[in-house]
Amino acid sequence: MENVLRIGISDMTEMSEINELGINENLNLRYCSDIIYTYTGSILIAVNPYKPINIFNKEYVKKYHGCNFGVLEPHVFALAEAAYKSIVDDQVNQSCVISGESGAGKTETTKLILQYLCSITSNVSSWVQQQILEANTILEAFGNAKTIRNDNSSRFGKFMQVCFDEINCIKGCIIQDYLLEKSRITFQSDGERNYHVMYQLVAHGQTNQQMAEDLHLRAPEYFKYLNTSNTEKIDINFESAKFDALTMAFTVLQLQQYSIDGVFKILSSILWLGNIAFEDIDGEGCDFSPADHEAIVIISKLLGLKCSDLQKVLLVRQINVRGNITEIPLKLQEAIENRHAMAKALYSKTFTWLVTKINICTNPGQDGSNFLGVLDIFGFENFTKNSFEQLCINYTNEKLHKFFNHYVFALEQSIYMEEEILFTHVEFTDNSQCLEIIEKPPRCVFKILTEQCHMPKGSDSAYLNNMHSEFEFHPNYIKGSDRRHWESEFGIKHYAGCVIYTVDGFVEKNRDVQQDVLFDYMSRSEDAFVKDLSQYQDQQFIKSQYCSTYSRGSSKTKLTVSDQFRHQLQSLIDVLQNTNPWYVRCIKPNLEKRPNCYNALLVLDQLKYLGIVDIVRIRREGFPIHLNHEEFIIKYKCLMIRKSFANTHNYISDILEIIKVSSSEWQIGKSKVFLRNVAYQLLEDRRKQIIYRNAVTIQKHWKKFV
Ligand code: AOV
Ligand code: MG
Repeated sequence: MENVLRIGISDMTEMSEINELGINENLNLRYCSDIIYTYTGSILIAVNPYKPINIFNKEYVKKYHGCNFGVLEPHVFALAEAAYKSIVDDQVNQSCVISGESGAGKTETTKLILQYLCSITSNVSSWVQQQILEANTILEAFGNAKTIRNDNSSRFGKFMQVCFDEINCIKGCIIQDYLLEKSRITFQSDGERNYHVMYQLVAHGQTNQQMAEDLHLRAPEYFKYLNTSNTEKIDINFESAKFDALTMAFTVLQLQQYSIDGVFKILSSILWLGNIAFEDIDGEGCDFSPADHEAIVIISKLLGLKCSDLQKVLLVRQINVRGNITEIPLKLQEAIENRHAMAKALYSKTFTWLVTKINICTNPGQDGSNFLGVLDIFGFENFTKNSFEQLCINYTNEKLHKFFNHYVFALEQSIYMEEEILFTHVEFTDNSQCLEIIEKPPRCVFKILTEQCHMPKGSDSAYLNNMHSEFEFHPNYIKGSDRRHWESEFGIKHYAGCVIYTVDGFVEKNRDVQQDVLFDYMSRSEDAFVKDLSQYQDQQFIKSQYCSTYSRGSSKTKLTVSDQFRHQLQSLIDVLQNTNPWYVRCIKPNLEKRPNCYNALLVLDQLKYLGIVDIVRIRREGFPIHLNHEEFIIKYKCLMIRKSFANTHNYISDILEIIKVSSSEWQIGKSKVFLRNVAYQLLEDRRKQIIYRNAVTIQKHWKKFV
């Protein structure tokens, strides 16, 4: 098949014996020769090399462009090419679903797919392509951070729909973001960092005195929000260069200068908010410490607010009792928490504002054509301490795993049965039960949490008690273990392993109280950007025919965070279900983020929970391409001289006889024709030859007449 020297087996459906050990050895062998990609039929397996590999340059783009899937060595470009080709040939929307645990390489894969698509379609309007690529620079600066699992970990999910026009050139892109992790703004665990942009900004301030003065920036060590964990000292030059790249991206995305300045002012004000210390007054209220006054003045300036207004939002809570506003002083702990909440609200509003701005800039317009969606979600996480964020992240991964299982196993095999073709059933590990405990009403992990959030005195401990009594005997639930503190923990048996969650903060994080008073003051700010931002409604942008309607819900609907997220994810799945999906399964070779290090045990674990043996089996024994009888005949009738037929079944098998491929490569069902890749490729090649020949003949005739 390939004229390249084979190292290991490039398509694992061709292995003589299918078992975990053999698959693992094959991946290992290839990895040792820097071959990171392997196929399982049309599913791409990518092992993270943790080092630059020279297979992504222009030469490779050229090599893969126009080439059929499976002809060359496995590559993410081949997958992107195949998906693009399906749009061109079949005019059907496509999606690339990329999965794998944290640090496995999903975000890098996403960028490579986008880079490829932009390169092969770049002759016409390179500006849009540039904007799509630069959008990633902005999103990564604001949405990625160092965690112990990954130095560039995505702390939000994204679905990027690249839209094509009638002549299959890129005409725009729509980005849907999912659930940015807010807690990171104010707190980072050991060895982790705040969002990249914070360090980039402060580092740049160190090299640009004017900017430091304008934005009141100080050295990185000065800001508490940048120093809640023990991370290494920041590299000023590196971060500052990243800052230049960020401002460049802002320009490409056509952000106006006042907005760019405004965004940085917000970031600086967040850092200063973190530095306010507060002092207790008799346990009844609190005030600023003398050292805080500088911070208050600076934040007021940055946000264009009156000092007195800012002080009010920081020290008192306003309660509306039947139209009368009463002010209640905040106690020390409440003031501290309230200030964190302000910082988080400012950051997340800025993030969604940015996504909207990017979408406005890359808006493909309303007239419908096709899209290729690339899904890059946060990978499965299991830390020593896991919170609400990890539950949402792992829930997302469960949902995608089910989507994958459904398409690759369940749906596929039920179609074979319905169509009565010959096939040996392949078992797979179903994760439906785990999903049900998390999301299925009336009683599930999220519903019980929302119940607490709607109670005035709802608490984490009451939540946990309800969970323990509800799910005590559920096979996917763990009611703590002796070793652990099960009065504050519960566990879930996920498809990718057991995760113990600590309930501290669940109720508050899920409630996500809005900072209405702060934004109200900000709406009267002297700063034009701050004013815009405060009035900006957190609504989903562009509801074109490209995507189904997503709803974030306004503050008035009182949907909890998990409610909104559940709806968002369901909309995503609905969109994916209407596309032709392609899968990339990313594998993490070691925990140390090291090149040339393949920890076979760690990979084995991933192969197990991905159900890789079953995937290889079904891809080997199954028929991934299905066409309705009519569809098949319309497409491939051109191969036959005889155009009329009495018996559909016979006519189809006559067409298939022409390509002289073994009859094990296809089957004819009651209403569909089932093909393996070999048969499909031969049919397509033959069809294209005929179309080309006919076109040449027509041209010749035409020339005779003119
Ligand atoms: P993730 O997206 O799957 O994790 P990334 O795509 O961020 O993981 O990859 C983690 C790191 O691995 C990158 O920063 C690179 O250093 C390295 N890496 C990944 N793919 C490649 C590649 N093809 N070539 C070279 N290096 C690579 V997370 O977002 O944490 O779930 O949430
Ligand atoms: Mg990522």
